[in-house]
Amino acid sequence: MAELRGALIGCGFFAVNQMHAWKDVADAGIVAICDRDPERLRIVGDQFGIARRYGDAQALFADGGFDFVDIATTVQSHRALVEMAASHKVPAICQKPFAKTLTDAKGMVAACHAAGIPLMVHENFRWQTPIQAVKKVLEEGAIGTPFWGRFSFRSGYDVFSGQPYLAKGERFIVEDLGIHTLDIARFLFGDVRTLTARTKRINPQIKGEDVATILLDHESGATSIVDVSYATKLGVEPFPETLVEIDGSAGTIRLSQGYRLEVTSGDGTEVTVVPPALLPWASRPWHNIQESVLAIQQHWIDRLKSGGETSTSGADNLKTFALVEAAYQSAVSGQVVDVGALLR
Ligand code: NAD
Ligand code: 89V
Repeated sequence: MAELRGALIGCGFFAVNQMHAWKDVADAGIVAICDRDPERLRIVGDQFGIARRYGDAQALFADGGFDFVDIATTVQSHRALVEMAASHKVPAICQKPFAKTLTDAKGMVAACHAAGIPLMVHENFRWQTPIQAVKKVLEEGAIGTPFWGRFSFRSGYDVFSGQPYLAKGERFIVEDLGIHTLDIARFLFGDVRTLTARTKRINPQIKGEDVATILLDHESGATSIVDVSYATKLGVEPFPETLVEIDGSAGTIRLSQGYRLEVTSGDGTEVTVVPPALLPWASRPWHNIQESVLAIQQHWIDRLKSGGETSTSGADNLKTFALVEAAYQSAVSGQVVDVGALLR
């Protein structure tokens, strides 16, 4: 079949990974790019050989000639660009964090629904090879019914040199990174009824919080902890690994540093290593994230062709985004937050 033609808006730090991945995705290619910064437009256009370049998204949509748009800008522009895609009836991928507020995110889902176009949030962490391996063990039933979990990302990695805006926002770790970890908790344990959170800022050079501990009561009855930190200095830096501990009625799962997966069940204990592939364009330590970018973009194309809903559709991601909002509310109030009430 003919390739699906994409346009990418936002040619910054992370978009380079998305552009590399689009070259590897079967049945798709990027035919136009857009950035309001002419230097970023030139760098990415020249690197990936894209002739159609736009400094303004309105002009890009007015010219058309593409089957989907990949929005890789930072959060401030997400609502306007997704609604622009909806008004032109162009299926859209939107980077995380989906929106500035849950109200905006609900508006974006409603706009795409009304336009009859698919909307996927680029929430790629659940697509990482080690996380998919944990999901497979759960689905096979080896550890019975999970009743407790811990989803942990603790690092001292300097994310601010590549993404300087992360040091400047009122909100940092829950909105930027915890959003991924909360999505992994939902992916593995299902939706969340109530949430309690505590946050801290340890690094005095940044504005937002860089440590968060979040307690989740899942609808299944399971309890989990999501803990994230960019203030944790370890002997061997684990960035960007999410570590997982799960206790079930018939066994346990431990995903530990170095992509070591230990599964204990009625059959004994089995240890395997589930590392991500190092794609030709990838570089350590980002290769775990980079591989998941290719996986989610291939999933988008497969679903565009088949017509099914994506794993991280806008509607699905509202439930992850609500956890971010709930975490900030709980950190301020000290109270337990009813997540369902935020979504109603
Ligand atoms: P960045 O600032 O490096 O790049 C954003 C680019 O978008 C800039 O070049 C900017 O000029 C352009 N831009 C902004 N608004 C625009 C508009 N209205 N029209 C045209 N161009 C516009 O940011 P980044 O670090 O690449 O992050 C981009 C997004 O990717 C963020 O939302 C971030 O959270 C997300 N991100 C996701 C992952 C992941 O693993 N999923 C990793 C890193 C970053
Ligand atoms: O995935 C992200 O959103 C990145 C990072 C892993 C550095 O937090 O911002």
